[in-house]
Amino acid sequence: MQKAYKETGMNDIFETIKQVAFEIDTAIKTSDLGYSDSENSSGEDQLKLDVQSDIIIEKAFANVASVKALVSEEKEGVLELSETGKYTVCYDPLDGSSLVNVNLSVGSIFGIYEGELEGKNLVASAYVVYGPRVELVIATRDSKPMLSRVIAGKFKEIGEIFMNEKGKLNASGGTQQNWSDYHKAFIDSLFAEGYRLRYSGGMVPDLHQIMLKGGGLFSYPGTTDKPNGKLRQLFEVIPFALMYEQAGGEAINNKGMRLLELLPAHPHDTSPCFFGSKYEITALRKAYGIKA
Ligand code: P6P
Repeated sequence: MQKAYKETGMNDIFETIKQVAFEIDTAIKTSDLGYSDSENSSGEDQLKLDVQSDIIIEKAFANVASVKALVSEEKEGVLELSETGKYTVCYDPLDGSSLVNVNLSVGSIFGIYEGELEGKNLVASAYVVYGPRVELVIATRDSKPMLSRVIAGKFKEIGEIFMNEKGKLNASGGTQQNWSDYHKAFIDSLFAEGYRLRYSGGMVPDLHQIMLKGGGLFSYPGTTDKPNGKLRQLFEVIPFALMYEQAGGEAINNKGMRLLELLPAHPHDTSPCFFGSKYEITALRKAYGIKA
């Protein structure tokens, strides 16, 4: 019997995520979209909005008793908050932020860990999509992803998300000229089957769309310019792996390893990642010569 996420003792964390969602949505609509004079730990230029979103989240979690520490895409290491806290929250405060100034959807991603920061210790994940509507999805190890939407200024639960065995959408990330031949042949084979390209360059809306539209494949492979992929394990890849597995899909790396079993070498470690319905992930294993 699946347990609703509210019964998990992490409700103070989920309520805090709802609070910061409103604050960051307001910041997106009112702040200066210029660049700050700093870079994040992945060497990416930081928008003032990145820094502002990070501060909003850090301030909000500073008073949440169950939170032991924070890891942010916008900061180097682990920020210790409380010795009595139970969970470490790893987050990307505004993923895809460079899309804001072309008015595309962006998101915040949260991975909630208990113990060492590795895939098997992820106990829940959440993400917020800032689009035409503000939506929140929360999943735990015991619950399917639950979709909520801001209606009349409040988050209202819409329903659980589940994915079909096979989908129709193909979100193929990474610079195509740097794909391996077998990855290119695999992606082309899906298009030859009639899949439709749906890729905005924002991980949150791209993965959200595939889950809501019943399935398909999101891929960000290792490439010649980024052999270990681009997406960060702790606060991008592992949190979405829980979402996809709990929605009935699969989430693996280029060696067939479940992304929920990843062991990050450091807080900003990356991994090639594939998220999808069972049919597409099975086809990927075949294309990559991986035994199931
Ligand atoms: P590319 C945004 O910068 C991001 O981190 C993810 O949101 C997105 O999936 C990916 O990078 C896009 O990367 O190389 O396809 O532009």
